[in-house]
Amino acid sequence: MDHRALTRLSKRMSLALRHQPGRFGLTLDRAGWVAVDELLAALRIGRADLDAVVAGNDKQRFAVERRPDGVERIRANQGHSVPVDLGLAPTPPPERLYHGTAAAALDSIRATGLQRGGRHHVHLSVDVETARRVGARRGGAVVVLTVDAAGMARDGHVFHRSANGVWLTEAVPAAYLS
Ligand code: HQG
Repeated sequence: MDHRALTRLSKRMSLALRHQPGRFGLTLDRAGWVAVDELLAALRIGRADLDAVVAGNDKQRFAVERRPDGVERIRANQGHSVPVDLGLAPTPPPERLYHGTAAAALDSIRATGLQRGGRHHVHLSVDVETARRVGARRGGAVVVLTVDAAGMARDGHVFHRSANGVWLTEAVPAAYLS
């Protein structure tokens, strides 16, 4: 598969594993897992293509693991809009985290802080470069906000770190943004 085909398949897998499993006739378990064979059948793809997406993915969006009974399962590491409990332990964040967004959203963010919208969490990046890339998905001018994560943690806000290194929290009040 060339790069574009991989990206296309990655997006379909994200749709199935994060947002609309029902549309593919799939049911995720509570933690977001589905059997690899079920996903292959639902998407009508071969194992080699799935492996190529999982291994080659720029952001390590998917995790594959073998259950004790030998069945292999797959889930998205983060980004769900369907209710799942990823079972991530609360983790103390680094001093600062970053959030890239559209300049056009700034006024609204200043007023209400960062909201999780349709997803389970607000997504934060460990470095400015990654945050800039996330913000650039929106097109137009990008701003990167710095989050006083240590201050939030001190004040009782809980953070989780997804398997692919994205930091997650429920909301970021405007007072912690600069
Ligand atoms: C914005 C991708 C107005 C927020 C990325 C963002 C990430 C507000 C958008 C992951 C707001 C939500 C998540 C407020 C937040 N007023 N706008 N009060 N609060 N926003 O896509 O963080 O490629 O749900 O800034 O790389 O952009 O899918 O979140 O622009 O890791 O794996 O509302 O998705 O990962 O957009 O991206 P999203 P996001 P994948």
